[in-house]
Amino acid sequence: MRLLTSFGGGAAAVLALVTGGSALAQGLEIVGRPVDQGTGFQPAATELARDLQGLDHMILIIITAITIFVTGLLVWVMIRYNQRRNPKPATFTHNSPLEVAWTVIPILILVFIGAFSLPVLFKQQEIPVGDITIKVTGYQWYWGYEYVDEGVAFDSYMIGAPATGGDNRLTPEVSAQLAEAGYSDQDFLLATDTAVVVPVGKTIVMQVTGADVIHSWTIPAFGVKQDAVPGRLAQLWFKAEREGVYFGQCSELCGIAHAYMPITVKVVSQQVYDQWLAAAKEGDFVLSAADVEAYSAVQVASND
Ligand SMILES: [Cu+2]
Repeated sequence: MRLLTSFGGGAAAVLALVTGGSALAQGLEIVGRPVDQGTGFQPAATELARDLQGLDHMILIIITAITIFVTGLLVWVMIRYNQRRNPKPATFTHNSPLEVAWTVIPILILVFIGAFSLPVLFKQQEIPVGDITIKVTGYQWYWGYEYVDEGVAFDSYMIGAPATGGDNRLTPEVSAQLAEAGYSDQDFLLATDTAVVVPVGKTIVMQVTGADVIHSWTIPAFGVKQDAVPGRLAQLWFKAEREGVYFGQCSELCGIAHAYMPITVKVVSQQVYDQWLAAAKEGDFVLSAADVEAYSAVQVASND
């Protein structure tokens, strides 16, 4: 079913190739964010997302060809075989070769599509051994994260949500909070106070569950989405190939503040991650722009 949902975006995907912003306010480029009026995919930051977008483009070509073919047939029949041009209708009722053809050809087309779509589906659903395992729990209305092997756990609220002193509206105070965290007003409804921090090029396994109702955790640029169902522990995995900030939003209607529980993932170098993790173990979960700069500088110094 997840593959089917990608078909819808396909028509739009060829019209506009969306690229992320390039703000460096985080000390990191904001790569994966929705764009005003955008209709295509966010830049693919994982193999999964690349596969998924490639599949979408391939199927878009196939369905476009089929649509043109069927429309052409209809127009031809309407013109050539209307009552005026064809006063004496044919009386035959069967055409075996034609009936075999219109049964076999669609089967071949479906098998061809399946040969490409199933491997993508299996790659998403077969969870590899992760370098890092993070349990994510959906709450009404925020996300809780737990780095299960590290003893690090924190909650993540939208900047401007009641828990951060706002009321889910972009007020001057919220604008100031966003700026302080290195975001712009454009990132309102996406930016969170704390973010999932992961190292680039490492396999991350997310264990996804819900605490109250069903939520859904997604990062479009990673090509992942998983329902967070209370009482169940589902898994997804990704391996981000590009450092940067990525946004997602809860994707299962979960109550009145469903629109106000976004997801922020920061993909950083291993050095920055290691130092962030050390700080997080001390209770400092926020990776600020200054931190990214400072932690990166340590790497440069150690390389000299
Ligand atoms: Cu929700």
